[in-house]
Amino acid sequence: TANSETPDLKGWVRRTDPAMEKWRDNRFGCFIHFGTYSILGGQWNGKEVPGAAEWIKVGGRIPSAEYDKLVKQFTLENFDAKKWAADIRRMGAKYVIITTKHHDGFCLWDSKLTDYDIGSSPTKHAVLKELADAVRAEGMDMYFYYSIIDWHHPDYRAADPKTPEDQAAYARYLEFMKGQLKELLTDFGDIKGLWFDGRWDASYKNHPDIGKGLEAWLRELKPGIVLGDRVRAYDSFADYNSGYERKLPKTQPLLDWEACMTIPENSWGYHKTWSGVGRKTPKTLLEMLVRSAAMSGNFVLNIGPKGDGSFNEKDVERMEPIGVWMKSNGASIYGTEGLALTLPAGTYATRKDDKVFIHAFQWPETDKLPVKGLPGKIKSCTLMTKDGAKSIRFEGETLLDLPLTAPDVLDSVFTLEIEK
Ligand code: H79
Repeated sequence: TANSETPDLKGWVRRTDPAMEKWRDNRFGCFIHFGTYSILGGQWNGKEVPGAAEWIKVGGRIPSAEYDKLVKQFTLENFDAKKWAADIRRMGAKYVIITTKHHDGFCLWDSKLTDYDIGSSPTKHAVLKELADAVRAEGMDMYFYYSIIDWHHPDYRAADPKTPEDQAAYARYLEFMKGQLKELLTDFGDIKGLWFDGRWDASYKNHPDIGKGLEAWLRELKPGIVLGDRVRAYDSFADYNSGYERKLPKTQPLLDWEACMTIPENSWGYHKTWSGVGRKTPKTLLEMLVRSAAMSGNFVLNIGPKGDGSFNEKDVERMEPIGVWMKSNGASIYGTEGLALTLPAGTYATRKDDKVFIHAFQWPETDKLPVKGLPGKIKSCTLMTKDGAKSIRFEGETLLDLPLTAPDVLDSVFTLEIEK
């Protein structure tokens, strides 16, 4: 059967409308995983629970009666939507995706359709509304994540429903989902798109018509909405392939795509210790962003704020240097597409109009950088340094007289102006 890695392109149409062009131009997004699991930070009864922190209810086999008590601890005394949005904008992200409801079913907004939501918690913050407004005030686009899987709703079914009772229950659940999605697209201002997750249960996976129907309904409700392919079962794509989770494609995909990435090995929600195999450095994360742009895709970096509503310092430590880099080098990312050139290892290319950007993560061991396959003759070449863009000599397609060391510890960018 088809999956994210073996795309069946049949029937897929590349959207060229302004909403989709904007999604492409954004290139860099920020994912936020936030819910009552954020209070636990990957620990239960003083012990670390293996696996992702947002899965702790399953990983720690926490009884619902215990887990549900977390709602009463969701006080968010340090939550500040404007600060969240400002920090994310400073990192250089152009869009934000937040978990409105993760698999545990807890809703980050006061939904009329359930009491298992922030409205039943002690906090006075209307997290979703405050954040959506703050994100837009910072000039970014707001997207909502919504889990199809729901461990809390009594009518949710994971198995393919066979009995009339189960079928009726699951039908009610799908109506509940539509009701919630309508709230999300109605009560929070302009939401650019939805990011679905949890399509692998048989109840959804075995019935592609459910996803297709939902998608058609959403497009009618909100013309121009941008939908990742996880709204569908695995048979085909919506607007873009959202299957690149904690990985990047190996080669340039044929269709629009987006990768989402965790900083620790595999935890999206706040985790106190980040145990696991690895924790990525700012350079590693930036290289993933650049490689994504160089393959004409979007990159979404995930952060997991703490249960009190403040950011995790370990996330901030990475957001800040990426933001400093983006501030001087954003032109080499936003609105660009990838370009297949022959380049030395650790070097990538993006392009926009008559400009080609060469990103050197690995600084050449010689004073030359050979480029092969440019779409035209080089007119001018500069290299970004701490003191601004410096002119670089070139001969044919080879850049000459490079400084001994990389001017940027993360990614040094050459800007080539190409003759039309
Ligand atoms: O929200 C983050 C994760 O919590 C969520 N998606 C990101 C964005 C996610 N949850 N699980 N996964 C991603 C991967 C799922 C793996 C499994 Fe399974 C689900 C393992 C067991 C159940 C896949 C499906 C393998 C067997 C069934």
